[in-house]
Amino acid sequence: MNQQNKTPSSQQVDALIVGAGFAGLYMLHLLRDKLGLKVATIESASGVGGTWYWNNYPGARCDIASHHYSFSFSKELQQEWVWSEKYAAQDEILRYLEYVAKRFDLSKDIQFNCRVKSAAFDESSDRWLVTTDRGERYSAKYFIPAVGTLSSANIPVFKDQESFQGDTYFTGNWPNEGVDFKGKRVAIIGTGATAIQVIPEVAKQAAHLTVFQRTPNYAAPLQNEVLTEAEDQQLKANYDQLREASWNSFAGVPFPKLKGSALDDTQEQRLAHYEELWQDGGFSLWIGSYQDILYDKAANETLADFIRTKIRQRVHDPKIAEMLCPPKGQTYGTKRQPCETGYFETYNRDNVTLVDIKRSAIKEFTSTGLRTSDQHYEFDSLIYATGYDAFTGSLFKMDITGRGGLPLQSHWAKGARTYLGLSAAGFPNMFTITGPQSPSVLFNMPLAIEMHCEWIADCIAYINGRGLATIEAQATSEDDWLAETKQIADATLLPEASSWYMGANIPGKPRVFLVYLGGGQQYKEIIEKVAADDYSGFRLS
Ligand code: NA7
Repeated sequence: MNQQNKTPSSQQVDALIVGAGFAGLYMLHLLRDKLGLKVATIESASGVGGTWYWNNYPGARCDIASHHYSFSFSKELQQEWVWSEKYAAQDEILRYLEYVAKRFDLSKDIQFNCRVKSAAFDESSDRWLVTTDRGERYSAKYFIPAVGTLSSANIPVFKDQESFQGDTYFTGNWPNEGVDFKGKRVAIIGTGATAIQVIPEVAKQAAHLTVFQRTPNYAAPLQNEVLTEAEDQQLKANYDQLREASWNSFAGVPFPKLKGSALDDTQEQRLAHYEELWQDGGFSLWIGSYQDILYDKAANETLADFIRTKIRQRVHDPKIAEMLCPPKGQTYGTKRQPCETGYFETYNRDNVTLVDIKRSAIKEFTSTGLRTSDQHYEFDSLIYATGYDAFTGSLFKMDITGRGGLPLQSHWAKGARTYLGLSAAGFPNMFTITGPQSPSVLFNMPLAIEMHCEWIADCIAYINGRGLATIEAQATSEDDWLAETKQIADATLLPEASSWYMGANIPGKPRVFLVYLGGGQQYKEIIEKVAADDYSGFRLS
């Protein structure tokens, strides 16, 4: 009997998790090993890692320091793993997650190379019925998408795109075996955080690289460095203090040099402060310079101007430097600040061309390249570094339906709405890890994930312990949380930018601010209080 004729198997599980990145792995560990539940995990890749599995493009690297960007739940794990660089590269983080999976024996409960096709809440049984592309069926009391916030590709549509005969790549789905660009004419569309990592690496290999830029970016140096084993040990000797400082910080990473208003300092003091933080690297300028950088336009402009000066100093051709400088009026940091290593110097190379597609737009693709309103560009390979349908894209691909068969897309037709970023009204027993309107991408992700996974596990223990069937956000709680996140975001400059935080990078996507900006510390207190108040704002049955 061949596979297709087999009757689809049906499995009863307590919880079904989707995804085996940081979130899926920890959720599985907690539910299976701490709560003793029967758990199935579905993962579309052939291995664990999530984002760090797929984003293996050249230059891929984390811009949160390694000792922060890692699990804190196991002190033994923290001590065992040795980080070799201040900011880990993709392959090291992937090896770390493979190690975690092995250490906690997680892979045996993960089904790889498998995708969820549909997930429907069945009101007659109060269970989630989940089907996969391999024909399996699951019946689960709890449904937990751990699919990541930046995992659904945004590939823009251009006229005659399919006529291009060369190779095309998307950074977030890079071939496992890598790509050899030696001797190739390569083009890249996009100059966001990802492109800013790829461009210097590809430029070193390719015969020629053409960069199609729509919006210049305020990138700041990562200042990565190799860590000796002694440095790694030294950091790990103080892990308790390091983690405590992280949990008590706004972004899940402490930035102790943060000052009050940028406008209270003299120009000289400001420049000295910016210079110091520029040397510190990473997100020091973005999160750790002055408290009003993301709130006050005049304060913001002082830092924007500092970065423009740096760009002009680093790029030899003044015309190219101006193309790379975000213009006055484009606020700094309202789109995520990319971190770079030799990005601006890359434009001093003879084999790199920068094309401003805001000035001369891409008109159409041809078999050998693409044509802008100015000229035709020929290349052998094309890289899309065009970002993601953040937060909602991967959830929508799973055909999730809640009470009354309501698709999640319909519930979120005017934009994603959740209670606490964890739960949506009408979708009982479904929990989103780092979902819309939680701190997620503006908090150190592994810690944001731990915060959510632990809250979800406690909640499930509570429900099961009391013999309850379901927990679900009340519609009014969702309204209130949406209003609260909007109010906090509106006090900042962030909603003005066309960023993926707003859903503004996807044509037609409703604009709703998708991140809770009150800070991780405050958020943690809120969700812990909700739990302590017997899950206030939820309906339990
Ligand atoms: P981003 O930050 O969304 O950047 C995408 C880039 O692609 C950006 O430069 C966009 O220009 C450009 N883009 C998108 N659509 C188009 C079209 N239609 N035409 C031309 N250019 C386009 O994604 P990244 O992958 O760089 O980073 C995402 C996150 O991943 C990052 O913040 C980290 O958290 C990890 P635009 O600025 O929209 O003009």
